[in-house]
Amino acid sequence: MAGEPQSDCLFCKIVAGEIPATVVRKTERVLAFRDIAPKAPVHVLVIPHVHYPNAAALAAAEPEIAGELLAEAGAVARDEGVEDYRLIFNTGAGAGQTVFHAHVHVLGGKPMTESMV
Ligand code: IU
Repeated sequence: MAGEPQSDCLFCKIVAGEIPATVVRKTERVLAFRDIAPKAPVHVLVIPHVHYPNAAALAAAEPEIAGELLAEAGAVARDEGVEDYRLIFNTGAGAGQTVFHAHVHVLGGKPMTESMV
């Protein structure tokens, strides 16, 4: 069923506490933890507890949780003391997505003025 935990999903295992992660925020529906391979001084992943393959699929099925994901991303930046930060949603392998459970990267703590857009 849509949103159900997937046995082969790493982030579902982190939500279940089966794989360790450095959790920085947790709500009933959303979890934020430090990326194991940080690309910036602040690099936190914010994920829904429910399983959807990417953020757009989450937003289509459960818009309230998608909104909370964004709100939590902002709260992470505030907690980490970064005023300027970048949110990244890699979507699809060709865009660099490697874990197919919806997530947003919160990156900050260094100048990130180079842009792809
Ligand atoms: P991506 O957008 O799917 O490429 O991001 C997945 C991220 O998950 C990537 O930055 C990894 O470093 C990170 N990650 C993690 O934090 N903990 C893990 O156990 C694994 C990946 I595997």
